[in-house]
Amino acid sequence: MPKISYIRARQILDSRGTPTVEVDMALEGQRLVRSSVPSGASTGSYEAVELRDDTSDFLGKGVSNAVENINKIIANHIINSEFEGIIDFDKELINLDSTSNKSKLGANAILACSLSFTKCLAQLNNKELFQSLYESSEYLLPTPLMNIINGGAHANNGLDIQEFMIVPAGFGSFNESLKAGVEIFMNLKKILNSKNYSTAVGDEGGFAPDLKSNEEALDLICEAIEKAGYKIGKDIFLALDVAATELFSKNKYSYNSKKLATDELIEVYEKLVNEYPIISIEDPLDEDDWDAWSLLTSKIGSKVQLVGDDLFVTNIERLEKGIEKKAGNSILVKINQIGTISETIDAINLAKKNHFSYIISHRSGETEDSFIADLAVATGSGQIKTGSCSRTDRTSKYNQLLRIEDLLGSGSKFAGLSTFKIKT
Ligand code: 2PG
Ligand code: MG
Repeated sequence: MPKISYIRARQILDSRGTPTVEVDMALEGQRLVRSSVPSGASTGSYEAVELRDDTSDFLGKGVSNAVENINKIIANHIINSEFEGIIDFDKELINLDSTSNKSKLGANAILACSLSFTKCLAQLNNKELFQSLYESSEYLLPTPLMNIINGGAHANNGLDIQEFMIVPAGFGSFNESLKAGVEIFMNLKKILNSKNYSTAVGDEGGFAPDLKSNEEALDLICEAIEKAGYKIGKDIFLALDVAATELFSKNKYSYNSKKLATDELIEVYEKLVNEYPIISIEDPLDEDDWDAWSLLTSKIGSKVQLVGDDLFVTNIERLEKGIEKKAGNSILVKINQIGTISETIDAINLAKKNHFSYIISHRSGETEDSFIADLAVATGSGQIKTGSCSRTDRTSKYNQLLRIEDLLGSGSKFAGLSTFKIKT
């Protein structure tokens, strides 16, 4: 294996204009690769630490310390070193950091290096990134969970649910599924316009109209699906990310301007699942409300995917606890919640082993790096959450999936509903 011959980090901007870390890296005799890291707005308390400068520059959001940690500490440590593979490389950085939450060097610094090393390996092996991550004779193209109405921490409207997603699952290929999603998005724009609602978009490229209730958002989406000529509950299903940790205070959840107790919110979910073709609900409850998660899972877990995002934070210890407590049946996988690619894969393997589904996900602050598209294909997740179908930070991932589908031809299969593990 050639040694690492070059590494250089710099501060760039993410899709919200917030600074983030970019890393260029090369192995001896090889070309340079480049990676950058995403960043969340509704972050879970148990995520690995994103190192921010906390100075007056960029309202405290600069990442010059994380950049310096790479250019000085990490570079000194890895330049001219040889690593067997990504596990070996990541271990070295985890040990160098020596904290349990990557707070010394910063998960943003470590992840940028881990991503770039993965890309170096692909180049060295002369393979596409997804093929280098996992060799297979048939790959699964993921079903997109497209966030076409943005609320919560991603928009300044009154909607408390953060993400209203369409799931175009009833199609034979990824490109047909994406096409349906785009057509629904276009029709939704027309409908919002006709009702004098704003069609400005939120952080993930979905519309962010100031609607009266969460149910109104669902009704408008259903109207758009029909207007686009698709069948609700056959071609297109719905998914939510409630991001309930953000709504939880003093043992109550905010919902449609009311304060609900946990059991009242659970009743709301039972009703929603009966009234709409909702097949996935992410973070329906607070990140520490384990018992309520177990209760909800026992009530509706056989007909709807219950996804832990803030609950599991791509961390095997938290996922293990969830498996044991039967809290949720699915994990959202975000590379920057844990901070290395090998630990991300560990979380996926644990989910697989325990029949949890796993969704590869973006962050609300993204860059042009489309790594997660390759990761979704390589890991056979069958599901990807990467926002709506507008704004390059979101479409760059869909476009990479279109390229992969084109490249694979008959060597790929579209996931559809196959990985949802629920009775529809
Ligand atoms: C989420 C994500 C991505 P953020 O809650 O699932 O959609 O948002 O990156 O702001 O945590
Ligand atoms: Mg979430």
